[in-house]
Amino acid sequence: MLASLLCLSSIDILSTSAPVEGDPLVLIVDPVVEKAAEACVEPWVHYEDRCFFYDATPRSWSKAQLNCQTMGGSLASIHSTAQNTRLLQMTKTATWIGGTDCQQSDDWFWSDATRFSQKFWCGSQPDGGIQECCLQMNTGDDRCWDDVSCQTENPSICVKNL
Ligand SMILES: [Ca+2]
Repeated sequence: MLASLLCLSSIDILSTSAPVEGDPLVLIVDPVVEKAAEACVEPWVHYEDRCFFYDATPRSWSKAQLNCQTMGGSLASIHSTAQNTRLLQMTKTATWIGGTDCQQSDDWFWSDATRFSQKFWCGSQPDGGIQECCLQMNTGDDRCWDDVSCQTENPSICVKNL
């Protein structure tokens, strides 16, 4: 009886104290809770194995990337036709995603460090060299990619992994 009272008392003390890193209670993970934590939280939208967020506020490319980073993400990368089509559904105007070749002309990479393989450039693009070295999707009637000045102020799409 005394032992159980002591036990209850210690649980009570633990449960009313603020969780701290290393607290053994924090390490108990309910499988249902764990699954919920893997979903994208609004306004992030789930597609395939990642979460996307369309931000309508016009920003330069670097400000857009920094904005994504404050939310734990990066400007979006695209790795398939299906992903390009899905992201086009999120935007009605020219929009920043994470492609850039500002470091070295024609050495395109994604700001989320994933491999740059699929390309959906407009017919004569990219044509801007170092002067136009940030990737804008949803350009013109063809809704294709164009390299434009990074100072252009566009809406943006962020990505983060689940
Ligand atoms: Ca261009």
